[in-house]
Amino acid sequence: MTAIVPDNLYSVLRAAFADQLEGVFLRLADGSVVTYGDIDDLSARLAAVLVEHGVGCGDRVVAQVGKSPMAVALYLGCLRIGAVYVALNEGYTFDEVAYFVADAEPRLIVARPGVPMPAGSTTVLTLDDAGGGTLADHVSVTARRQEIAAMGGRTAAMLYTSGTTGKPKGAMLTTENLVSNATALAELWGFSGDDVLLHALPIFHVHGQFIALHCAMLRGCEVRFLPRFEVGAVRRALPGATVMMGVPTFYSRLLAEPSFGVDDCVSMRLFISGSAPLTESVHHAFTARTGHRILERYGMTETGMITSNPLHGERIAGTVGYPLTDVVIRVVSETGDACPTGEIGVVEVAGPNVFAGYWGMPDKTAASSRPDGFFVTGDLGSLSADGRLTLSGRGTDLIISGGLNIYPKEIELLVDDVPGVIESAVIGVPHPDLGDGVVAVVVGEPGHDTEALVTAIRATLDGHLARFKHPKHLAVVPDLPRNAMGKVEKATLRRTYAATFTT
Ligand code: MCA
Ligand code: AMP
Repeated sequence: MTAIVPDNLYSVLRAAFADQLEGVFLRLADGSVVTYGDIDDLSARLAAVLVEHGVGCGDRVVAQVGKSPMAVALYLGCLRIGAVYVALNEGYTFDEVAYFVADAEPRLIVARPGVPMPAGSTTVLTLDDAGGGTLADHVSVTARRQEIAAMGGRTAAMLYTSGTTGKPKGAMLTTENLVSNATALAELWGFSGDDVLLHALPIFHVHGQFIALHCAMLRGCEVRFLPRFEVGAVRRALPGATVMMGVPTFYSRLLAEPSFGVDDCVSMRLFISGSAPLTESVHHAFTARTGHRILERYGMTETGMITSNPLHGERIAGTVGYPLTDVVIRVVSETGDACPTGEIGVVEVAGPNVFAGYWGMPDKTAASSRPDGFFVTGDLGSLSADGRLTLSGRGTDLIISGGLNIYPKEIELLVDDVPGVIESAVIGVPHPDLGDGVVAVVVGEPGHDTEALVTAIRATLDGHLARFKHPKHLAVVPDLPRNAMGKVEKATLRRTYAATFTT
């Protein structure tokens, strides 16, 4: 039987929370609430503002904004009219945003007031963290609601993600991708209307925006909507909450508080971790301290969630569990053959969760999948006899710091351009707080002044690169280790600098 693909994601979510319109959707840190009815109304008004600004089905709306109910309503407003929501990390610099805007060619940009935007002739509306700005001004003068478009766009949202080489690519996520993933997860993780989700993630990634919010909306449950992860605020919000989703850094930061323990978690039924590897030591320490076994799951921007440890059944530290409903995974060798049980290969995935392709890059889309439609994740892993996946790193140099992806090449290209630098190699090494910490190893020209070189490199990065990507350690060395082919041996560098942040 062919599955019925819904046209419009908002109408799917709306139908799911239709009997909860009086119920709390977002509870903010100051205690104020936004009901499901409020968000339904606000998103309808925002949809009208978008239409007034010429945004139609399939048009991109780029948003680089803080975490607020208005930002959520903007996303939902886009869904209502079939516009494609493109969320950008708040930390991106003007240069970085310029690339995304040039690539996405949005009809409208929404940005924080006072932040210069490389907009050209594109209209820019503003939205501050309190929900004010010109976007809100238009909402308040706009009386009418824009009802859900009969047809949603095939692409509901687009998020940028990079490869090891080349520029970031816009991953086009369809209504089917997002509905199938959220439906499977809400079921698998046992979400009900009685749940209270503690939300401290940013909302410019799959994790905080789609996984967390869609699961809650599909069950009409309350979301404790914190502006960011801050240990004190999270501990204050935990009593009464039942589920939290986080990156591993959330858990190691909670554990770093000696007084954190069972008493903080009395109402909790589930802690979920993903976006980066959760170390076995954090997993076990969390169980010892709280009695909870963190449920680890695995996903990617292009695929949403792929696998999850079970809600009922064994959650094994160091493994990411079984494929979600309708998702198929396989582990293949370099020759493309299926690896035997237990053998490490590249993880490939197929299913309704796999994206529609990279925006405007058919060649890159084709190169990322096999002829039979499987998407090549680039992650290395192995399958147990009963189909449980264990990840064991990546086939690429990707660095994951605090759940954020950092691509060495992007930093190396900037560092190599600094006068006085011959070459550089950027690596990730263990960091007790962030998982990976970024280290740049730089070769300077003969006779250079090391201090001046480091200052020049930092100054260059400042203007061009989001702060979270900046190397936490910079080493200037006489040369880089190379193999017989002349290729820089990053594995050797990772060993050399392994203890940089841990001693
Ligand atoms: C902030 N900084 C960082 C990071 N975050 N540096 C390295 N790695 C980071 N992740 C830097 C800032 O630039 C700043 O630098 C300094 O740290 C303090 O900034 P602040 O905002 O105070 O940081 P924080 O609040 O301590 O944030 C750390 C964090 C946050 C809580 C770990 O980064 C976070 O919420 N991460 C979650 C990311 C996430 O949602 N990932 C999901 C994407 P300076 O002082 O130099 O200015 S992956 C995904 O969606 C896939 C599908 C999946 O599987 O889930
Ligand atoms: P992104 O491109 O931001 O979507 O990041 C996706 C990548 O994060 C995946 O390809 C994995 O390398 C990594 N990732 C996500 N979840 C996990 C996990 N539970 N354990 C290890 N790595 C993970």
